[in-house]
Amino acid sequence: ARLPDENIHPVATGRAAETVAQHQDPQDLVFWSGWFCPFNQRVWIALEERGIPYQYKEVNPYKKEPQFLMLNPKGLVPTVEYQDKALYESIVLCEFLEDAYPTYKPSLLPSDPYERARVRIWIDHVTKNMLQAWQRLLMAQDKAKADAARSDLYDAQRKFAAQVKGPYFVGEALSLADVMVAPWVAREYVLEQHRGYDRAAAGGEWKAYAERLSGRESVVKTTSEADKLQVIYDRYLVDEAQSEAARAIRSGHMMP
Ligand code: GSH
Repeated sequence: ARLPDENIHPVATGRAAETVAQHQDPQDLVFWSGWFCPFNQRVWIALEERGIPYQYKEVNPYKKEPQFLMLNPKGLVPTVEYQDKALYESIVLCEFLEDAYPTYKPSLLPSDPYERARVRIWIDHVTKNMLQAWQRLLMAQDKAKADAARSDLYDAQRKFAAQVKGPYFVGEALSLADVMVAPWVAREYVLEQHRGYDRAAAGGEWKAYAERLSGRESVVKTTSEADKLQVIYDRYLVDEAQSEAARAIRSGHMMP
């Protein structure tokens, strides 16, 4: 392998493998997916929540195969091919699904313009604050760095939780704000086991919200076996991962 990152388990496992098996037939929408990727899981959750027909195709983005780079010049999952045209970036893709499949209910954006904008403001907070702190904590190699990242993460989570109307971000209905957060919530156990993270330290509101979100069926059915994921996280924990995200955080930049 060119990079050790290429040696990831090749396919989805557990509940996610069952979901993959149900989405093999050709469709207008091809979902180029990396089973392990949290950005990827956002799109997968949106597809499942809304019952949009899709064909699942597994891709290992670390191989940077020319055919995949033709679809996405960044060579990242998630990537989608819709009627033979390619699109990428998880947030853009989730918004695209809203636009391209308006009759598939439930919509994951509220109808009120103010509420739609509020969802987008807090998605921006997730991108710029929550996920950066999450990744810094994951990759932290000394106590001072871990403490700083953990405290930033709690702060970002507490601010987000204060905006959650309950049970979900906009109220009863799941929205894209929840979808953007869910894959990292479902991976918090990695930080718990290795980085002294404690959900309750982000507040009771965050803890209850995180438990609700990680138990959601669309999250569970797009999640692979923990031991397969652990192999990948082990490389981040010792700071040897060579993904775009790992290199960005290592050099003090935002994840791509
Ligand atoms: N901003 C992108 C999105 O939101 O879709 C990030 C996607 C991303 O970083 N995907 C990772 C990837 O494809 C896997 S989790 N990495 C390949 C690489 O870093 O070479």
